[in-house]
Amino acid sequence: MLRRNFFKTGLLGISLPSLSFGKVDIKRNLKKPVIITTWNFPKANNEAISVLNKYGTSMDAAEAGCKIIEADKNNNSVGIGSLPDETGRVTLDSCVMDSNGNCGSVAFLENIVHPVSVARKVMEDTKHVMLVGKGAKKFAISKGFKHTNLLTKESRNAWMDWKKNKRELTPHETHDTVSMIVQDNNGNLSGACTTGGWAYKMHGRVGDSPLIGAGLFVDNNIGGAAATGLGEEIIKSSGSFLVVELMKQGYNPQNACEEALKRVIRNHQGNPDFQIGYVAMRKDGEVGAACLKWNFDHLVTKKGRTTLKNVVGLI
Ligand code: SD4
Repeated sequence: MLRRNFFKTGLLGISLPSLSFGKVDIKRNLKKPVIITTWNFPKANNEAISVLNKYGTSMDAAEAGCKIIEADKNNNSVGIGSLPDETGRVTLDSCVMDSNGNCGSVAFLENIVHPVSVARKVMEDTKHVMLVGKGAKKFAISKGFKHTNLLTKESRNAWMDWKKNKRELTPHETHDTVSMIVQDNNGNLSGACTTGGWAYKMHGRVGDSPLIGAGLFVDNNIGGAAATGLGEEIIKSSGSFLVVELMKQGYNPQNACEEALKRVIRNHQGNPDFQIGYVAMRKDGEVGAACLKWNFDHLVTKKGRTTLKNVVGLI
C-alpha cells in the first residue's frame, strides 16, 4: 500500500545528528525519551512510557497514550463519554503524524471508541490522509473496530440540561483534547491528537484536531507541536505547523508557541476572548508550551518522570 508523505523531510537535505537551518543548529536529543501532552492526563503519559519501555516507537506510544483517555468514560471531551453535538450525537476527530512525515486522520466519526487508531489505520492501510463521517466509520468497521454507543448517561444528561437554555460554550469550558508529542529511544518524533471537539457544536462541525498542520504537526528533523482550544482559530492560523516552522527558524519551543499566539492576538486587536494552548518539542528534547489566556496545564515526561506544568496566558 502507498503511504502518504505529507512533507518529505528528506527533501530538506539534512543529515543527522546535527541539523543546520541557516544559523540554527538543532542537536539530537541524547536524553530521550521525552513526552509532552496537553492538560493533565498522567495516564496517557504513563501508558506512552510503558510502550516506549517495551521498545515501541514514538507512534506506538502516542497512539497508546491517546487510547487510554479515549476509553475513559469519565472524561467528557475525548472518546467515549464526550459531550455530544447540538443534536445529541457524539462525533470525534483525531489525527496522527509519524517520524517519516506520514499522517492519517478521521473527522466527524461516530460510534467508534478509538478514533486515534482509525486515524493510524488510514495512514498505514490507505492511500489517503483523511476520512470523514460515514466513510470513516465504514472503514473502521472493515478494520475490525466495533460499533459502540459513545453517549454515556452523564453526557446525555448534560446535553439535556444544555438544551433548556442552549447557552453557547467555548472549548475552554469543556476542554481537554489530548494532544501528545513523543520522542522515542531512537530520537524519533511522532504525535497524536484526539477529541470530541466543541461541546454542543453544530452537527457536522470539525475542529482543528484532525487537521494536519492545525491540531498537530511533526517534522522529525525539527520538532513537533500540538494544539488545544478553539479549533476555528487554530485552523485559521495553521497553528501547529507555524510553531514547528518557527522552531525551524530558530525560536526555542517556548518562544515558538508564544510567537504563534501573538499573531492570533494581533489578529484579534489584542483581545481574543477564547483560549488556545500549544505544546511543542524540539528535536533536541527541549519542550515548551504557551496559552493565550487564563492558564494551561500540560504534562512533561523526561528521564522517566512525569511533571505537571502550568503556563499563564499571554494576555
Ligand atoms: C476543537 N481544539 O475541536 C478542539 C477542542 C479542544 O480542548 O481542544 N478542547 O476545537
